[in-house]
Amino acid sequence: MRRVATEVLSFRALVLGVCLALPGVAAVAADKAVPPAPNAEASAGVVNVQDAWIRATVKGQTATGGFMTLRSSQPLTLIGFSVPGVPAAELHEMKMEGDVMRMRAIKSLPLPTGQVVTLRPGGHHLMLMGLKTPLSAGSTVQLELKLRAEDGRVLTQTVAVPVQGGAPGGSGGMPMQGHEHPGHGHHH
Ligand SMILES: [Cu+2]
Repeated sequence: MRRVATEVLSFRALVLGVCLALPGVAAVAADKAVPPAPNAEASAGVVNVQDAWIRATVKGQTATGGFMTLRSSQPLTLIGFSVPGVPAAELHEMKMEGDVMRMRAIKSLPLPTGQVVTLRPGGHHLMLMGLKTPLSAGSTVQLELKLRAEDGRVLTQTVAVPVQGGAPGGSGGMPMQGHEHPGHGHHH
């Protein structure tokens, strides 16, 4: 458990460090605090969701990532998500700035019809923040995706997402590579 705790701490440090270091993040976050659209309607699986998982957290850890593969049957834009009991949720992207990988909030992510859009460690991801209690491996959360249709209607789709310690199917030993190695490349 010693190793895991160390990784978690470095991840947490990065979240705090990177997010706070980016002047744009606070503004973007405040900007997207749009009240839920009263006419939001539940969509019956308009988006095919595969391989969804949220990385488990330990006591004291306040942020973690969510990942999934999305394929929409109509042109939609992912504009946010929510998880019961999680105070803050943002769409994030990872981007190389110079030779440093950083993450920042984005307002939306297009889901073109039939196109596979992957949220993954080191790429676009769902960011769960302000956690007051740990998300335990083995539990499941009801994550609600907020989707905007071309005509402006807001749809929601609820996905049951398992909380896990690592990537499903053991694909790669460093599921949070981007997060865990913020300085990677910095000291080459
Ligand atoms: Cu993030």
